[in-house]
Amino acid sequence: MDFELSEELVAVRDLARDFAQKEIAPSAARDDREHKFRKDLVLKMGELGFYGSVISESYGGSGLGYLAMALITEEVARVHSAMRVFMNMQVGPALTILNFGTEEQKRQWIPPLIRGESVSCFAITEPDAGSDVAALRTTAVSEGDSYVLNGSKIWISNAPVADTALIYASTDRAQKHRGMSAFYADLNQPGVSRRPMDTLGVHCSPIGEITFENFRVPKARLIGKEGDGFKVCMWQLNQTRLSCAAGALGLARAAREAAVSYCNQREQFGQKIGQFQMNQDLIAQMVVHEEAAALLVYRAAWLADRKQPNNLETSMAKYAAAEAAAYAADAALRILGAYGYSVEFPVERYFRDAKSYQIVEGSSNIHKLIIAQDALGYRKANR
Ligand code: GRA
Repeated sequence: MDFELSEELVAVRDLARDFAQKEIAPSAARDDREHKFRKDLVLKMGELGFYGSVISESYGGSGLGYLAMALITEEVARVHSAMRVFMNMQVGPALTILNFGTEEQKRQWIPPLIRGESVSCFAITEPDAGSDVAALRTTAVSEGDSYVLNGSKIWISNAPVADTALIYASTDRAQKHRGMSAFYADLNQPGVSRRPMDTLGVHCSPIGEITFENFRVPKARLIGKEGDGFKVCMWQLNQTRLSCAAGALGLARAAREAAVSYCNQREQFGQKIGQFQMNQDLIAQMVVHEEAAALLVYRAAWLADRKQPNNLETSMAKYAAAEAAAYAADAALRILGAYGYSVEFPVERYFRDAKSYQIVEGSSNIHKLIIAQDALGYRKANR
Protein backbone atom coordinates (compact mmCIF):
# COMPACT_ATOMS: atom_id res chain seq x y z
CA MET A 1 0.00 0.00 0.00
CA ASP A 2 1.24 3.45 -0.89
CA PHE A 3 -0.26 6.29 1.12
CA GLU A 4 1.74 8.98 -0.73
CA LEU A 5 -0.04 11.09 -3.34
CA SER A 6 1.78 11.43 -6.65
CA GLU A 7 3.22 14.87 -7.50
CA GLU A 8 0.43 15.29 -10.03
CA LEU A 9 -2.26 14.63 -7.41
CA VAL A 10 -0.61 16.95 -4.90
CA ALA A 11 -0.69 19.67 -7.58
CA VAL A 12 -4.39 19.00 -8.26
CA ARG A 13 -5.19 19.15 -4.55
CA ASP A 14 -3.21 22.37 -4.11
CA LEU A 15 -4.94 23.97 -7.08
CA ALA A 16 -8.37 23.10 -5.64
CA ARG A 17 -7.32 24.26 -2.15
CA ASP A 18 -6.03 27.54 -3.48
CA PHE A 19 -9.14 28.12 -5.59
CA ALA A 20 -11.44 27.32 -2.67
CA GLN A 21 -9.57 29.68 -0.33
CA LYS A 22 -9.34 32.56 -2.78
CA GLU A 23 -12.58 32.32 -4.71
CA ILE A 24 -15.12 30.50 -2.54
CA ALA A 25 -14.19 31.30 1.06
CA PRO A 26 -14.45 35.12 1.03
CA SER A 27 -18.17 35.13 0.22
CA ALA A 28 -19.23 31.70 1.58
CA ALA A 29 -21.15 33.07 4.58
CA ARG A 30 -22.92 35.75 2.55
CA ASP A 31 -23.70 33.38 -0.32
CA ASP A 32 -25.18 30.90 2.16
CA ARG A 33 -27.28 33.61 3.82
CA GLU A 34 -28.54 34.87 0.46
CA HIS A 35 -29.12 31.36 -0.97
CA LYS A 36 -27.06 32.48 -3.94
CA PHE A 37 -26.49 30.34 -7.00
CA ARG A 38 -22.89 31.10 -8.04
CA LYS A 39 -22.99 30.36 -11.77
CA ASP A 40 -19.70 32.26 -12.07
CA LEU A 41 -18.02 29.76 -9.74
CA VAL A 42 -19.62 26.80 -11.52
CA LEU A 43 -18.03 28.09 -14.73
CA LYS A 44 -14.67 28.78 -13.08
CA MET A 45 -14.52 25.25 -11.71
CA GLY A 46 -15.17 24.08 -15.27
CA GLU A 47 -12.38 26.30 -16.62
CA LEU A 48 -9.98 24.84 -14.05
CA GLY A 49 -10.86 21.33 -15.21
CA PHE A 50 -12.49 20.25 -11.93
CA TYR A 51 -15.32 18.37 -13.67
CA GLY A 52 -13.06 16.72 -16.23
CA SER A 53 -10.69 14.65 -14.10
CA VAL A 54 -12.66 11.43 -14.69
CA ILE A 55 -13.29 12.15 -18.37
CA SER A 56 -10.80 11.08 -21.02
CA GLU A 57 -8.96 13.69 -23.06
CA SER A 58 -10.85 12.75 -26.24
CA TYR A 59 -14.01 14.26 -24.71
CA GLY A 60 -12.31 17.31 -23.24
CA GLY A 61 -11.31 15.93 -19.83
CA SER A 62 -7.90 15.44 -18.25
CA GLY A 63 -8.19 11.74 -17.42
CA LEU A 64 -6.49 12.36 -14.06
CA GLY A 65 -8.95 10.00 -12.41
CA TYR A 66 -11.22 9.39 -9.46
CA LEU A 67 -8.69 10.12 -6.72
CA ALA A 68 -8.16 13.53 -8.32
CA MET A 69 -11.94 14.04 -8.34
CA ALA A 70 -12.17 13.06 -4.67
CA LEU A 71 -9.38 15.46 -3.67
CA ILE A 72 -10.95 18.35 -5.60
CA THR A 73 -14.39 17.71 -4.06
CA GLU A 74 -12.90 17.44 -0.58
CA GLU A 75 -11.09 20.78 -0.89
CA VAL A 76 -14.15 22.58 -2.25
CA ALA A 77 -16.40 21.15 0.49
CA ARG A 78 -13.87 21.99 3.19
CA VAL A 79 -14.46 25.64 2.41
CA HIS A 80 -18.14 25.54 1.43
CA SER A 81 -19.91 22.20 1.34
CA ALA A 82 -22.79 23.38 -0.87
CA MET A 83 -20.35 24.25 -3.67
CA ARG A 84 -19.22 20.64 -4.01
CA VAL A 85 -22.72 19.60 -5.14
CA PHE A 86 -21.95 21.13 -8.56
CA MET A 87 -19.18 18.56 -9.02
CA ASN A 88 -21.81 15.83 -8.97
CA MET A 89 -24.34 17.73 -11.07
CA GLN A 90 -21.81 18.10 -13.91
CA VAL A 91 -19.74 14.92 -13.49
CA GLY A 92 -22.68 12.55 -12.79
CA PRO A 93 -24.44 13.06 -16.15
CA ALA A 94 -21.10 13.36 -18.04
CA LEU A 95 -19.78 10.07 -16.66
CA THR A 96 -23.08 8.30 -17.31
CA ILE A 97 -23.10 9.45 -20.92
CA LEU A 98 -19.45 8.38 -21.18
CA ASN A 99 -20.23 4.91 -19.89
CA PHE A 100 -23.57 4.22 -21.58
CA GLY A 101 -23.93 6.75 -24.43
CA THR A 102 -23.30 6.42 -28.14
CA GLU A 103 -20.24 8.02 -29.70
CA GLU A 104 -22.38 10.87 -31.01
CA GLN A 105 -23.97 11.49 -27.59
CA LYS A 106 -20.54 11.57 -25.95
CA ARG A 107 -19.09 14.03 -28.48
CA GLN A 108 -22.11 16.30 -28.34
CA TRP A 109 -22.97 16.42 -24.63
CA ILE A 110 -19.89 15.71 -22.53
CA PRO A 111 -17.73 18.78 -23.40
CA PRO A 112 -20.35 21.43 -22.42
CA LEU A 113 -21.03 19.50 -19.19
CA ILE A 114 -17.43 19.41 -18.05
CA ARG A 115 -16.87 23.04 -19.01
CA GLY A 116 -19.79 23.88 -16.70
CA GLU A 117 -21.61 25.63 -19.54
CA SER A 118 -24.56 23.29 -19.59
CA VAL A 119 -25.68 23.33 -15.96
CA SER A 120 -27.08 19.90 -15.29
CA CYS A 121 -28.72 17.65 -12.73
CA PHE A 122 -30.01 14.12 -12.29
CA ALA A 123 -33.64 13.41 -11.61
CA ILE A 124 -34.26 10.16 -9.75
CA THR A 125 -36.22 10.92 -6.57
CA GLU A 126 -40.01 11.28 -6.55
CA PRO A 127 -42.54 12.04 -3.81
CA ASP A 128 -43.15 8.28 -3.34
CA ALA A 129 -39.77 6.95 -4.49
CA GLY A 130 -36.81 8.04 -2.36
CA SER A 131 -34.71 5.16 -1.06
CA ASP A 132 -36.85 2.78 -3.13
CA VAL A 133 -35.77 3.85 -6.60
CA ALA A 134 -37.59 0.98 -8.30
CA ALA A 135 -40.91 2.47 -7.10
CA LEU A 136 -40.63 5.54 -9.32
CA ARG A 137 -43.81 6.48 -11.21
CA THR A 138 -42.74 8.93 -13.89
CA THR A 139 -43.64 7.38 -17.22
CA ALA A 140 -42.05 7.69 -20.65
CA VAL A 141 -44.33 6.53 -23.45
CA SER A 142 -42.96 5.94 -26.94
CA GLU A 143 -44.71 8.10 -29.57
CA GLY A 144 -43.17 8.43 -33.04
CA ASP A 145 -39.61 9.69 -32.72
CA SER A 146 -40.07 10.83 -29.10
CA TYR A 147 -40.87 9.63 -25.62
CA VAL A 148 -43.60 11.54 -23.81
CA LEU A 149 -42.79 12.01 -20.12
CA ASN A 150 -45.32 12.54 -17.34
CA GLY A 151 -44.59 12.67 -13.63
CA SER A 152 -42.93 14.59 -10.88
CA LYS A 153 -39.41 14.63 -9.44
CA ILE A 154 -38.68 16.11 -6.05
CA TRP A 155 -35.63 17.28 -4.03
CA ILE A 156 -33.63 17.55 -7.23
CA SER A 157 -30.38 19.46 -6.75
CA ASN A 158 -30.04 22.18 -9.43
CA ALA A 159 -33.71 21.79 -10.50
CA PRO A 160 -34.35 25.54 -10.54
CA VAL A 161 -31.25 26.37 -12.60
CA ALA A 162 -30.39 23.35 -14.73
CA ASP A 163 -30.31 23.49 -18.53
CA THR A 164 -30.24 19.72 -18.87
CA ALA A 165 -31.11 16.66 -16.81
CA LEU A 166 -30.42 12.98 -16.68
CA ILE A 167 -33.95 11.69 -16.07
CA TYR A 168 -34.98 8.22 -14.94
CA ALA A 169 -38.50 7.17 -15.95
CA SER A 170 -40.49 4.03 -16.54
CA THR A 171 -41.00 2.88 -20.13
CA ASP A 172 -42.78 -0.26 -18.88
CA ARG A 173 -44.24 -0.09 -15.39
CA ALA A 174 -45.28 -3.73 -15.35
CA GLN A 175 -41.58 -4.66 -15.50
CA LYS A 176 -40.81 -2.59 -12.34
CA HIS A 177 -37.05 -1.87 -12.16
CA ARG A 178 -36.45 -3.73 -15.43
CA GLY A 179 -38.82 -1.31 -17.18
CA MET A 180 -36.86 1.83 -16.24
CA SER A 181 -35.01 3.92 -18.82
CA ALA A 182 -32.59 6.86 -18.72
CA PHE A 183 -32.81 10.05 -20.79
CA TYR A 184 -30.58 13.07 -21.10
CA ALA A 185 -33.00 15.90 -21.79
CA ASP A 186 -32.98 19.62 -22.47
CA LEU A 187 -35.13 21.16 -19.70
CA ASN A 188 -35.82 24.50 -21.37
CA GLN A 189 -38.69 23.04 -23.35
CA PRO A 190 -42.51 23.00 -23.17
CA GLY A 191 -43.87 20.42 -20.73
CA VAL A 192 -41.32 21.14 -17.98
CA SER A 193 -42.14 23.21 -14.91
CA ARG A 194 -40.03 23.73 -11.81
CA ARG A 195 -40.67 24.84 -8.26
CA PRO A 196 -37.78 25.89 -6.03
CA MET A 197 -37.75 24.35 -2.55
CA ASP A 198 -35.92 25.31 0.62
CA THR A 199 -33.94 23.16 3.03
CA LEU A 200 -32.15 23.42 6.37
CA GLY A 201 -28.74 23.89 4.76
CA VAL A 202 -26.72 23.59 1.54
CA HIS A 203 -28.27 26.91 0.57
CA CYS A 204 -26.01 27.69 -2.37
CA SER A 205 -27.04 24.53 -4.12
CA PRO A 206 -30.50 25.30 -5.54
CA ILE A 207 -32.98 22.48 -5.07
CA GLY A 208 -36.54 21.87 -6.20
CA GLU A 209 -39.28 19.98 -7.91
CA ILE A 210 -39.52 19.27 -11.64
CA THR A 211 -42.86 18.34 -13.16
CA PHE A 212 -43.22 16.81 -16.60
CA GLU A 213 -46.53 17.23 -18.41
CA ASN A 214 -46.48 15.63 -21.84
CA PHE A 215 -42.81 16.54 -22.08
CA ARG A 216 -41.46 15.26 -25.42
CA VAL A 217 -37.93 13.91 -25.33
CA PRO A 218 -36.44 12.87 -28.69
CA LYS A 219 -35.56 9.17 -28.92
CA ALA A 220 -31.97 10.16 -29.71
CA ARG A 221 -31.78 11.22 -26.05
CA LEU A 222 -32.27 7.75 -24.61
CA ILE A 223 -29.10 6.71 -22.72
CA GLY A 224 -28.37 3.01 -23.12
CA LYS A 225 -31.21 0.75 -24.14
CA GLU A 226 -34.86 0.91 -23.14
CA GLY A 227 -35.15 -1.00 -19.85
CA ASP A 228 -31.51 -0.37 -18.83
CA GLY A 229 -32.46 2.55 -16.58
CA PHE A 230 -32.13 0.87 -13.17
CA LYS A 231 -28.70 -0.49 -14.02
CA VAL A 232 -27.65 2.91 -15.38
CA CYS A 233 -28.98 4.59 -12.24
CA MET A 234 -27.17 2.24 -9.85
CA TRP A 235 -23.96 2.71 -11.83
CA GLN A 236 -24.34 6.48 -11.81
CA LEU A 237 -25.04 6.55 -8.07
CA ASN A 238 -21.91 4.57 -7.43
CA GLN A 239 -19.88 7.38 -9.04
CA THR A 240 -21.72 10.30 -7.50
CA ARG A 241 -21.70 8.68 -4.04
CA LEU A 242 -17.93 8.68 -4.12
CA SER A 243 -17.75 12.40 -4.80
CA CYS A 244 -20.43 12.95 -2.16
CA ALA A 245 -18.34 10.97 0.36
CA ALA A 246 -15.31 13.13 -0.47
CA GLY A 247 -17.47 16.20 0.18
CA ALA A 248 -18.50 14.89 3.57
CA LEU A 249 -14.85 14.28 4.37
CA GLY A 250 -14.02 17.89 3.46
CA LEU A 251 -16.74 19.13 5.78
CA ALA A 252 -15.56 16.85 8.61
CA ARG A 253 -12.08 18.34 8.22
CA ALA A 254 -13.41 21.90 8.30
CA ALA A 255 -15.37 21.23 11.50
CA ARG A 256 -12.39 19.56 13.20
CA GLU A 257 -10.09 22.42 12.19
CA ALA A 258 -12.52 24.97 13.61
CA ALA A 259 -12.79 23.00 16.87
CA VAL A 260 -9.02 22.59 17.27
CA SER A 261 -8.36 26.23 16.56
CA TYR A 262 -10.97 27.33 19.11
CA CYS A 263 -9.64 24.89 21.74
CA ASN A 264 -6.19 26.46 21.37
CA GLN A 265 -7.46 29.98 21.64
CA ARG A 266 -10.37 30.08 24.08
CA GLU A 267 -9.58 30.22 27.80
CA GLN A 268 -11.95 29.33 30.65
CA PHE A 269 -11.18 28.61 34.29
CA GLY A 270 -7.63 29.89 33.70
CA GLN A 271 -6.61 27.59 30.87
CA LYS A 272 -7.10 26.85 27.19
CA ILE A 273 -10.26 24.77 26.78
CA GLY A 274 -8.27 22.15 24.83
CA GLN A 275 -6.81 21.18 28.20
CA PHE A 276 -10.17 19.83 29.37
CA GLN A 277 -10.49 16.10 28.84
CA MET A 278 -14.13 16.30 27.81
CA ASN A 279 -13.08 18.43 24.85
CA GLN A 280 -10.12 16.11 24.17
CA ASP A 281 -12.58 13.23 23.95
CA LEU A 282 -14.50 15.08 21.22
CA ILE A 283 -11.31 16.04 19.37
CA ALA A 284 -9.95 12.48 19.47
CA GLN A 285 -13.19 11.07 18.08
CA MET A 286 -13.36 13.72 15.35
CA VAL A 287 -9.79 12.95 14.28
CA VAL A 288 -10.29 9.18 14.17
CA HIS A 289 -13.67 9.27 12.36
CA GLU A 290 -12.22 11.70 9.84
CA GLU A 291 -9.05 9.70 9.18
CA ALA A 292 -10.98 6.44 8.86
CA ALA A 293 -13.35 8.12 6.40
CA ALA A 294 -10.40 9.53 4.44
CA LEU A 295 -8.82 6.10 4.03
CA LEU A 296 -12.14 4.62 2.90
CA VAL A 297 -12.81 7.44 0.43
CA TYR A 298 -9.32 7.24 -1.07
CA ARG A 299 -9.48 3.44 -1.29
CA ALA A 300 -12.81 3.56 -3.16
CA ALA A 301 -11.33 6.14 -5.56
CA TRP A 302 -8.11 4.14 -5.95
CA LEU A 303 -10.15 1.05 -6.89
CA ALA A 304 -12.12 3.07 -9.46
CA ASP A 305 -8.86 4.30 -10.97
CA ARG A 306 -7.82 0.66 -11.37
CA LYS A 307 -11.20 -0.14 -12.92
CA GLN A 308 -11.92 -2.57 -10.12
CA PRO A 309 -15.42 -3.03 -8.63
CA ASN A 310 -15.95 -0.66 -5.71
CA ASN A 311 -19.68 -0.52 -4.92
CA LEU A 312 -19.15 -2.00 -1.46
CA GLU A 313 -16.13 0.20 -0.76
CA THR A 314 -18.02 3.28 -1.98
CA SER A 315 -20.95 2.49 0.31
CA MET A 316 -18.54 2.14 3.24
CA ALA A 317 -16.84 5.41 2.33
CA LYS A 318 -20.13 7.28 1.93
CA TYR A 319 -21.51 5.94 5.21
CA ALA A 320 -18.33 6.60 7.20
CA ALA A 321 -17.79 10.07 5.75
CA ALA A 322 -21.41 11.17 6.23
CA GLU A 323 -21.32 10.08 9.87
CA ALA A 324 -17.88 11.64 10.39
CA ALA A 325 -19.18 14.96 9.03
CA ALA A 326 -22.29 14.89 11.21
CA TYR A 327 -20.27 13.92 14.29
CA ALA A 328 -17.60 16.56 13.66
CA ALA A 329 -20.12 19.34 13.05
CA ASP A 330 -22.02 18.44 16.22
CA ALA A 331 -18.82 18.19 18.27
CA ALA A 332 -17.48 21.48 16.91
CA LEU A 333 -20.72 23.17 17.87
CA ARG A 334 -20.49 21.81 21.41
CA ILE A 335 -16.90 23.04 21.71
CA LEU A 336 -17.60 26.49 20.32
CA GLY A 337 -20.75 26.87 22.43
CA ALA A 338 -22.51 30.16 21.74
CA TYR A 339 -19.90 31.00 19.09
CA GLY A 340 -20.82 27.77 17.32
CA TYR A 341 -24.53 28.52 17.57
CA SER A 342 -24.05 32.06 16.31
CA VAL A 343 -24.63 32.84 12.64
CA GLU A 344 -21.54 35.06 12.76
CA PHE A 345 -19.25 32.01 12.58
CA PRO A 346 -19.18 29.17 10.06
CA VAL A 347 -19.75 26.24 12.45
CA GLU A 348 -23.55 26.56 12.40
CA ARG A 349 -23.35 26.32 8.58
CA TYR A 350 -21.21 23.18 8.88
CA PHE A 351 -23.84 21.76 11.24
CA ARG A 352 -26.72 22.47 8.85
CA ASP A 353 -24.83 21.29 5.77
CA ALA A 354 -23.52 18.12 7.48
CA LYS A 355 -27.02 16.73 8.02
CA SER A 356 -27.55 16.52 4.26
CA TYR A 357 -24.83 13.87 3.92
CA GLN A 358 -26.84 11.42 6.01
CA ILE A 359 -29.75 11.80 3.57
CA VAL A 360 -28.49 12.30 -0.01
CA GLU A 361 -26.93 9.82 -2.44
CA GLY A 362 -28.34 6.90 -0.48
CA SER A 363 -29.13 7.62 3.16
CA SER A 364 -26.85 6.24 5.87
CA ASN A 365 -29.46 3.51 6.41
CA ILE A 366 -29.35 2.49 2.72
CA HIS A 367 -25.56 2.19 2.87
CA LYS A 368 -25.73 0.15 6.07
CA LEU A 369 -28.24 -2.12 4.31
CA ILE A 370 -25.90 -2.57 1.32
CA ILE A 371 -22.89 -3.24 3.60
CA ALA A 372 -24.70 -5.62 5.97
CA GLN A 373 -26.41 -7.61 3.22
CA ASP A 374 -23.02 -8.11 1.59
CA ALA A 375 -21.39 -9.17 4.88
CA LEU A 376 -24.23 -11.57 5.65
CA GLY A 377 -23.97 -13.14 2.21
CA TYR A 378 -27.52 -12.15 1.19
CA ARG A 379 -26.68 -9.86 -1.74
CA LYS A 380 -23.25 -9.03 -3.12
CA ALA A 381 -22.62 -5.30 -3.36
CA ASN A 382 -19.93 -5.66 -6.05
CA ARG A 383 -21.81 -7.24 -8.95
O1 GRA B 1 -31.56 -9.27 -10.71
P1 GRA B 1 -31.75 -8.10 -11.63
O2 GRA B 1 -31.28 -8.34 -13.02
O3 GRA B 1 -33.14 -7.59 -11.57
O4 GRA B 1 -30.78 -6.95 -11.06
C1 GRA B 1 -30.88 -6.49 -9.71
C2 GRA B 1 -29.50 -6.07 -9.27
O5 GRA B 1 -28.51 -6.97 -9.65
C3 GRA B 1 -31.63 -5.18 -9.76
O6 GRA B 1 -30.66 -4.16 -9.96
C4 GRA B 1 -29.35 -4.73 -9.94
N1 GRA B 1 -28.46 -3.86 -9.14
C5 GRA B 1 -27.32 -3.38 -9.58
N2 GRA B 1 -26.69 -3.48 -10.74
C6 GRA B 1 -25.49 -2.88 -10.86
C7 GRA B 1 -28.68 -3.46 -7.87
N3 GRA B 1 -27.66 -2.71 -7.45
C8 GRA B 1 -26.80 -2.65 -8.49
C9 GRA B 1 -25.56 -2.02 -8.68
N4 GRA B 1 -24.98 -1.30 -7.72
N5 GRA B 1 -24.95 -2.17 -9.88
C10 GRA B 1 -32.45 -4.90 -8.51
O7 GRA B 1 -31.56 -4.98 -7.42
P2 GRA B 1 -32.06 -4.94 -5.93
O8 GRA B 1 -30.86 -4.97 -5.07
O9 GRA B 1 -33.14 -5.99 -5.73
O10 GRA B 1 -32.75 -3.50 -5.87
P3 GRA B 1 -33.66 -2.83 -4.77
O11 GRA B 1 -33.72 -3.68 -3.54
O12 GRA B 1 -34.92 -2.39 -5.39
O13 GRA B 1 -32.86 -1.45 -4.43
C11 GRA B 1 -31.56 -1.41 -4.16
C12 GRA B 1 -31.18 -0.11 -3.42
C13 GRA B 1 -31.95 0.08 -2.12
C14 GRA B 1 -29.72 -0.30 -3.09
C15 GRA B 1 -31.43 1.09 -4.37
O14 GRA B 1 -32.79 1.32 -4.58
C16 GRA B 1 -30.76 2.34 -3.85
O15 GRA B 1 -29.57 2.54 -4.04
N6 GRA B 1 -31.53 3.27 -3.19
C17 GRA B 1 -31.01 4.54 -2.73
C18 GRA B 1 -31.46 5.64 -3.63
C19 GRA B 1 -30.48 6.79 -3.73
O16 GRA B 1 -29.31 6.66 -3.50
N7 GRA B 1 -30.98 7.91 -4.17
C20 GRA B 1 -30.15 9.03 -4.43
C21 GRA B 1 -30.96 10.12 -4.96
S1 GRA B 1 -30.05 11.33 -5.84
C22 GRA B 1 -29.34 12.34 -4.69
O17 GRA B 1 -29.34 12.07 -3.52
C23 GRA B 1 -28.70 13.57 -5.21
C24 GRA B 1 -27.81 14.26 -4.23
C25 GRA B 1 -26.75 15.03 -4.92
C26 GRA B 1 -25.54 15.29 -4.04
O18 GRA B 1 -25.71 15.91 -2.98
O19 GRA B 1 -24.43 14.87 -4.41
